[in-house]
Amino acid sequence: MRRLFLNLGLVAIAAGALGQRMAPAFASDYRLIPLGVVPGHPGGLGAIEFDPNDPNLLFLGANSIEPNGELYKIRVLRDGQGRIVGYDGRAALRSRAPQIDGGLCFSPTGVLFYACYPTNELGQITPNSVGPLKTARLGAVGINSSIGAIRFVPRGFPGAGSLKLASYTSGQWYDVAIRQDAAGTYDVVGSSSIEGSIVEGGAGSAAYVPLPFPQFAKPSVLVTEFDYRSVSAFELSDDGCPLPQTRREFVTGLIGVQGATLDRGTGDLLLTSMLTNEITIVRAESVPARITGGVVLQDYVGSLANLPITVSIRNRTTGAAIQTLSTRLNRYGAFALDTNLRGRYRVTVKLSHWLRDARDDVSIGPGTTLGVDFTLRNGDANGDNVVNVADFVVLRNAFGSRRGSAGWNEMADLDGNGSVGTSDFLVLRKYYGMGGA
Ligand SMILES: [Ca+2]
Ligand SMILES: [Ca+2]
Repeated sequence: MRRLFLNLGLVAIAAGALGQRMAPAFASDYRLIPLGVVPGHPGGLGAIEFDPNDPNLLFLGANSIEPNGELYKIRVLRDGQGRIVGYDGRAALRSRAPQIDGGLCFSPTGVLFYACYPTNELGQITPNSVGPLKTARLGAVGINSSIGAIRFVPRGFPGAGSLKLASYTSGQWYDVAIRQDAAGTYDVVGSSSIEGSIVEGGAGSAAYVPLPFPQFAKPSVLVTEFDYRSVSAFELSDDGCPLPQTRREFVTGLIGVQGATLDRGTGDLLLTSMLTNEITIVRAESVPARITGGVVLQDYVGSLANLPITVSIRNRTTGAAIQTLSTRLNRYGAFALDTNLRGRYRVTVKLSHWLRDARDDVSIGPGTTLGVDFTLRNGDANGDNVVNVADFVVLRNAFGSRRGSAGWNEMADLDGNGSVGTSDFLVLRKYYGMGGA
């Protein structure tokens, strides 16, 4: 199955056109940022990992899962806030790495471990080697053919320090016992399969999620799922393995997704595609929720276009304004506003000489909150949210004026017909004594 996909890898595919996106539950808190094809890379991009001693140096698998597999390196460029914005130069060969797959990580002593697929081996590259110094056969210690993801559990997580490995084919996760030899490489001396920790979908790589991360309340690991074209989040068992029943899709539509690693400084997740040879960044960044709605302005014949509207998002219990936003209506009385607030709120709107109106329970969440509509009562010529004698005085002072003439007051033209006259007093009378929300 996977081989068939790979043959398609020769076809140039634009990832953006294929619909990669954050899963809905994460869409308001994360953005996908395409970093593009890696310049100078020969293709078959899979594994990805940062140099533990140089945060701007990336190691990348090439010709993945082929006998001529290789390890490339490339530097990244960052902006003033430390966020990766592009590649610095071209990728260069670092080492041979036959059969290299998605799993790639450094041991605590700086040996680079990589997964070999479908040969089910653990390759090891040392800081100065230009090829694998040692290749450990994993079938000999009871690991199902063939290996996919491999990762040391970072400090601060359940099972910290242990080496985890997942079979790409069966989805089984293992604890792997290693012992350093005289040359500084490692012998794989045993493994234990973790009962119940079987993650389907083709685990190419795994990255432990640093907390706090939006939408992650518990220690979790993100796993690339090549066959599902997704990355999913799993909460961790006490020994640091994914709990399959907690699976939440994180990113979807990722054709050829294979490698994954975290940028330590920013928390960005970097993903590779074996089929497009592109790197995509997943960045925790609050994406505004959009509130759209409309108003019906009673007893008004004027144009709605560009009338200023004030929208307040308030505590549902106390009514206290948490965020007050201003915009203008379109000619149909519709408005749209963006907010970073999430939750259930009381939302109020106020326009010049209309009384404030409220919607008591508006749920603001990922995406767009639609149809927050209001019908507004007229007559508040001084804008204090009640219709009373003070508004009568405002009308009387402008009585007989027209737009552009002496004494004109837009606020007194309650019906919007361009003059202040009897028709406005009739509007005032209709709402006299009323107050807004
Ligand atoms: Ca008033
Ligand atoms: Ca009027």
